[in-house]
This record gives sequence, C-alpha cells and structure tokens, in this order.
Amino acid sequence: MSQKKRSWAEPYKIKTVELLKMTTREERVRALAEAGNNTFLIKSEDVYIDLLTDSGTNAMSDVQWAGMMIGDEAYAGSKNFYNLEEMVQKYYGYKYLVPTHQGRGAENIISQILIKKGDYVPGNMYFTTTRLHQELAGGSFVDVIIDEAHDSTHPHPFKGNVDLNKLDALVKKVGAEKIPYITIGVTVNMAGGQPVSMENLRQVRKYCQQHKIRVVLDATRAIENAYFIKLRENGYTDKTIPEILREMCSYSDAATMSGKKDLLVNIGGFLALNEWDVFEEARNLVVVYEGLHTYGGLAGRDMEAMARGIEEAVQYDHIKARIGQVEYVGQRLIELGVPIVQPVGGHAVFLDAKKFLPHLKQDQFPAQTLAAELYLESGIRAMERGIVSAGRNKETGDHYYPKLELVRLTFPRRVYTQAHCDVLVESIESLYARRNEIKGFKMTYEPKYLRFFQARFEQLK
Ligand code: PM9
Repeated sequence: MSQKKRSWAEPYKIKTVELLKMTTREERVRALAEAGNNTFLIKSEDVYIDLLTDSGTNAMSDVQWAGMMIGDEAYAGSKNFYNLEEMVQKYYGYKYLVPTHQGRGAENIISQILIKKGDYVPGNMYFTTTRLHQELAGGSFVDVIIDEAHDSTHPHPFKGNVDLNKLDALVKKVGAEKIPYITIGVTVNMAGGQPVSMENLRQVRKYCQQHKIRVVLDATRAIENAYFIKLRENGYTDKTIPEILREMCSYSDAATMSGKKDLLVNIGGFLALNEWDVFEEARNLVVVYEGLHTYGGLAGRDMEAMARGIEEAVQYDHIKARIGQVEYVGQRLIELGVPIVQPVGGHAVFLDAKKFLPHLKQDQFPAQTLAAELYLESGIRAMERGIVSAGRNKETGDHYYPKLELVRLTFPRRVYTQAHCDVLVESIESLYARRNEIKGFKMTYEPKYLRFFQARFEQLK
C-alpha cells in the first residue's frame, strides 16, 4: 500500500512579528526610479517580500535573543568570545579563531597575509568581495570550477566541484610557488548555491598537499553544503550534519566565514585557522582593521548570538526545512516552465535571465532588468547576479561577460512562510507571461568597486 504524502511545515512557531507594508504600483514606480533601477538602492520600507539576500536577514531564536542579554561588553577578553571560540572548535574543528565584523573582514586579513603581488588565487567560481580582496592584495583570481557550473540546467549533483585538470593546468603554467592558496566556496553562491562533494574536497586537499598550496574554505554556507552531501553523496546518508561539517573542514587549512548566512545572525564573521604563524599575523592585523582580537568589530552580544546560532544551524530539522523551502519554490517554478538554475541550490532560486528575456543582449543587463520588473510587478526584491555583479576585467577594462546571467531570489532563514512562497511563485508566473514586453537597461552611473551595490540604470526606449 502506498503511503499518503504528508505536508511539510516550518519547524518553529512565531513569537514576534514585523508588519509588512503593501505598496501600490505607482508607489513602486516612484521608488524604483529614485533607486536608479537598482534593487540595492530601494528603501527597505518600500519592499513587500525581501529576497535581496540571505545575509544578515535571518530571524534569531528566543535562545539567541536571550544570549544577547548576557553580552559581556568588556573591551578585552569578553566571555562571549571564548564561548564562540569553543563552538567554532567543536563544530568546524579549526584550532584558532579571529572574529571579524563580517565575512569580508576575514577575506581582507587572509588575503593581505598570504597573497604577494603577482600571485594567482584559484577558486571554484569568483565571489564578488572575495575576488576584490584578492585583487587589492596584488593577486589574480583564476576560475577552476567544473564546466557544468556555468551551464544553468546541467543536472550535476555537485556543480560546485573544483576541476582538478584546470587547477593542474594553472600550477603548470605559473608554478605552485605563485599560488598561495585555493579558495573553495561551499556552497558556491554565484553558481546558484551549488554544493561541493566530499570526494572533491578530499582530492583537492591531496593535490594541494603535494604542491604545498593551502586550502582556504569559504565556509559561509558550509552547513548547507553538508546537508547536500548527506542527501546526495554515497556513504554520508547516516552521518550527522556536524560530522559532515567537521570532515569538510578537515580538508582545509583555514576558513573565512560570514556568520550572517548559515549562523542565523544579523552581523558577524570570523577567520578560523590551524597554523599558529598565520594566526599570529591575523591576530595582529585584525587590530588594525576590525578591533581587538577578542571582539573583531563585534559586540559581545553579537558573538554570543553567533555562538548559539552555530548550535541551531547544524540541527537537521532546521537545515532540512531551510533548504526545503528553497526547493519548494524551485520545483513550482520548474512546473510552470520558468527557466531557473537546476538543480535548485541551497540559499536561493536563481532565475535564468538570458532564457527569461532572450530578446535582450547581455550588455542591456537582462538580470538587472528582470529584478527591477519583479519589484514593479509585486514589491518583491531580488538581486542581480550577472554582468553587473561580474564587474570589469582589471587589465582590459571591459565588462566580464559571465555565462550565467541570473536573478537571485534569496531566502532569509526562518523569516518567510509557505504562503509568502506561493505569492512569490504567482508573481513570477505573471511576469513570465508578459516577458516579451520588457525592455533592457543602460548603465548611467558606475562606481569603481563592487559596482552592483550602487550602479544606476535607465530603461532603453
Ligand atoms: N554574500 C550575499 O548576498 C552579501 C554581500 S554580496 C551582495 O550573498 C560568500 C560566499 C558570500 C558573502 C556575502 C561573503 C562576504 C563571502 N562569501 O557580506 O562580508 O556569499 O559578511 O560576506 C552576500 P559578508
């Protein structure tokens, strides 16, 4: 007898609510014009469902809020730092901890310590802030992700994997001494939240050990990656999320972390290390950029919330529901024939703007246009992850033309319900129905660094 399918529900109940403002189309037209058609520049109070990012937008639990009340705000030696250090050692397995205000603080420090001018830093697809810090330190980023990652519909279960042949080709071309480390993002944000397999991490570790290249994990969404390994990789079904996470980290020398994602807080990050010498330098540099090495730009209460967030984030019920929500939206869009990145990733559903708006050329900014149109349609805010985010080649000055031209619908953790998800799907469905009428953009203002945050656009006539 076949078993009846049982419904799914969020594994929490709601204790405090924040009221949402519904806007009219006229109000949204005005708000978008003031924002130069860039969703980053829209005021939050003009947004109905905010899927701009999963960064710092999480809902904290009562236990985390209780932790905020026992913040030890001493300048030096806060007890919350020691608690955070213990949690990072326990769940991630690194020996040393340097707290930072957020992920890019850790990226800045590790880049400055390890990269010399003229070095190369391979990675499994670029991430905006990570690559910029590598470049500012004098390095050049080289993409060594497998080809499948650049194909929005390839069904590879671990599209975040490193292509060892590409890595080897780089080592042969420039020499291992010019490669201080490889960055491995788990999961890979710009590829659509795609995971890396344990087998691949093991192979990269082995190769890098042979060539004396360090492995630095971008552990920002490592817990989500661990869940995909449990789901998809042979030999891991019966392992717990903490066991998988520890094993993943064991194949690296260090990790940069934006706690604003996996760790269920609104601010915070860290650099975690195993080598004493590198730690000593990092502990020294953090004083220059962030604050003393026992707070790194954070209040004691922020460190406590992050320490408690780690324990909640590795719970199976939490991570299953978190990724389950993203999967739910992804599957509904697939059923409607809307082009999205597949397999559905961990933190977001990514609309394929090249396929959604095939009549627009890439330098008419299809993903930027689509994100703006989604806001006009429904008040839902998403983010461009295409040519604008990719920026310009620092040598030639030309735009990078990434294969993936995406709009990211990013899910804050524990914030929206299944009903919000249904509203989202219906909004995209009606936008898809009128896709042929949508005109592209030209860029009218372009800042020098990380242009996607502040660039402005005008609609083409
Ligand atoms: N990610 C995101 O929305 C926020 C800034 S970019 C819009 O996805 C990875 C994989 C990230 C990330 C931030 C950082 C930087 C590093 N690695 O934002 O500095 O996704 O805490 O972290 C954002 P911070």
